[in-house]
Amino acid sequence: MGQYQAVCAVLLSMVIGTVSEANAQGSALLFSTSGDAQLPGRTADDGEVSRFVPGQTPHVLFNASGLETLLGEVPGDIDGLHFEGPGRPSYRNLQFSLLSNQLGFKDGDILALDSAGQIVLVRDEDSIATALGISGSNIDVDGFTYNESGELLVTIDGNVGTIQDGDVYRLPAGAPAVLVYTEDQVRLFVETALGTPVTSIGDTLGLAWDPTSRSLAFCVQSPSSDDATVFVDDQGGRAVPGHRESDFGFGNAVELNAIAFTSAPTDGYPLLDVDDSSPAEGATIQFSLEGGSPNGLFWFVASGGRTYETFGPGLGGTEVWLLDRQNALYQQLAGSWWRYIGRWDAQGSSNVTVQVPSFGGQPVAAYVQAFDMSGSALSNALTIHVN
Ligand SMILES: [Ca+2]
Ligand SMILES: [Ca+2]
Ligand SMILES: [Ca+2]
Ligand SMILES: [Ca+2]
Repeated sequence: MGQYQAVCAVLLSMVIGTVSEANAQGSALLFSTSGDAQLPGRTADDGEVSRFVPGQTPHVLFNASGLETLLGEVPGDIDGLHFEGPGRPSYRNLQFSLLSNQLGFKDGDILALDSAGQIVLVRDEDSIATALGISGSNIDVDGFTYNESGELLVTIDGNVGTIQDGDVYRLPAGAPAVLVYTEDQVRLFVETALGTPVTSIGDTLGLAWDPTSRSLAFCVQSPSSDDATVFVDDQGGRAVPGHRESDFGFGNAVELNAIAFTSAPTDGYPLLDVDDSSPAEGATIQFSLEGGSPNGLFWFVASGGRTYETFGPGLGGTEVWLLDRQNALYQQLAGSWWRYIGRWDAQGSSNVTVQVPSFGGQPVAAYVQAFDMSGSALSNALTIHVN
């Protein structure tokens, strides 16, 4: 048994009595917004992904720090989302599209992380354009999902050829795309749902498969009073209960531009951030943690090297461990692991103040992560660039 396994075995044995039974199952909405959104206590960047369950306040699930550490850069804006398979959303089952060409990929590509943590193409822009009958055209996929047969559904940004940005297309494997709904049909769903005349939806901005009604969910650019409302196509068009824009409690005018439903426990996910990600040696920095198990324990550790290991749902949260256990800093910290155990407050938050050690005057990157011992879940990793 390696040192990490030994430490984890000790930690897990300490908390085994407090690990709760599986939480009640239900669906949660994952979303990203067109502009920054004011959530209770925090602003969500348009490149971040948040989570919402009716009756609860929305909170950020995939934060900029974690995405930057995994992807190499903070996404400028995520405009398409999907989570593959049942269970908690994690980096392992995230599919996404970017608003702009970035990270070496196109805005029309559908991307995911492979088992080594590298960004890979799930479906490339060119093949989507070809299926849509506009081969060679520059398109931006701005919404996608899969139906129960596993067929890809897409909508694009901006009218291209005969394709309108409000249209929804289905892409059967190896065959031309099939029009599912015209923009005007989507408009009619919204008009029926709202019970008031809607002259234009502007653009269909997000697609998702609603597991509750087993129908297609979507969000639209207009009317602005409901551009953060999630609609479904059943019963001639209706808003998903609890998912009107006014239900989210946003502190500003918000438009959703990426949505995905996931069946997931109703618990939170540890989120790790820092007030200064590029400190000098000797500086004092403060880490903020939220979304942990109220009054429970967490373990906080760092490494000077990174790796990529994934865990199953038994170790939830982001399910990705990024700290290299062979690294000297990690071994030093793990050797006195009991010093780095903290307690979540009654809201599941905590702050950890650290004085940045000396690395001999050399710029180094340190990777930091927290393990919610009581919730058996991993936080995002974040990167500290020590100058
Ligand atoms: Ca976004
Ligand atoms: Ca896109
Ligand atoms: Ca493009
Ligand atoms: Ca669109």
